[in-house]
Amino acid sequence: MGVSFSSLLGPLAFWARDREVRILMLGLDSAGKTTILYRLQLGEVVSTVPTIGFNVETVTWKNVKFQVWDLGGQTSIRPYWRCYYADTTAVIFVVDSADHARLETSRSELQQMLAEDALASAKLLVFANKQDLAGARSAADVSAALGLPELKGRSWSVAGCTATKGEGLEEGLDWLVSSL
Ligand SMILES: Nc1nc2c(ncn2[C@@H]2O[C@H](COP(=O)(O)OP(=O)(O)O)[C@@H](O)[C@H]2O)c(=O)[nH]1
Ligand SMILES: [Mg+2]
Repeated sequence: MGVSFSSLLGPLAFWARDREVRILMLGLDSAGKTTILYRLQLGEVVSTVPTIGFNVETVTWKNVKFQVWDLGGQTSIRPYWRCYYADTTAVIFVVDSADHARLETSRSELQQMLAEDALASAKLLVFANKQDLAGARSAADVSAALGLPELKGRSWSVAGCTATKGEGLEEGLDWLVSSL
């Protein structure tokens, strides 16, 4: 990989030295969220199940707290998500760029999340993941399919990546850190 993500995130830790930075990483199941979380090598990932069918992975690195869960599926568990929105600094939304069939579901899940008041000022980084797969849509295509260019008053960016190889993660995180 040739890059240490914890050193890349150094400026983030500096910015966060006297506050807590909360980052939600979200997306449909199988998009690559857990793979990215481990790729970042931030430390021990703690997995908890606060309610049935809703699994939250958490890594706290310095003052930066990453929380990850799968979107989609049962609407009955949605109210529980709100417990995790407070003071969210950034949302990292992960998409399987080769999963054309579910891009529309990704779009509606993302748009519903962005409509949450508590996420109004959160920065948005989208990872168009699985760029190594044949038929993967480009970051620009994914961005258009999710409706990112039409977002109003949101600071956002999209980065193509291949989480399994660690490719492209640095570019996305660079933007995130510099946008804070
Ligand atoms: N080809 C390919 N497979 C990936 C990539 N990222 C993740 N995967 C695979 O996709 C599957 C789901 O990944 P996971 O991180 O568990 O997704 P999550 O449900 O969003 O947490 C696993 O088999 C991963 O190895 C990628 O960039 N390219
Ligand atoms: Mg996962």
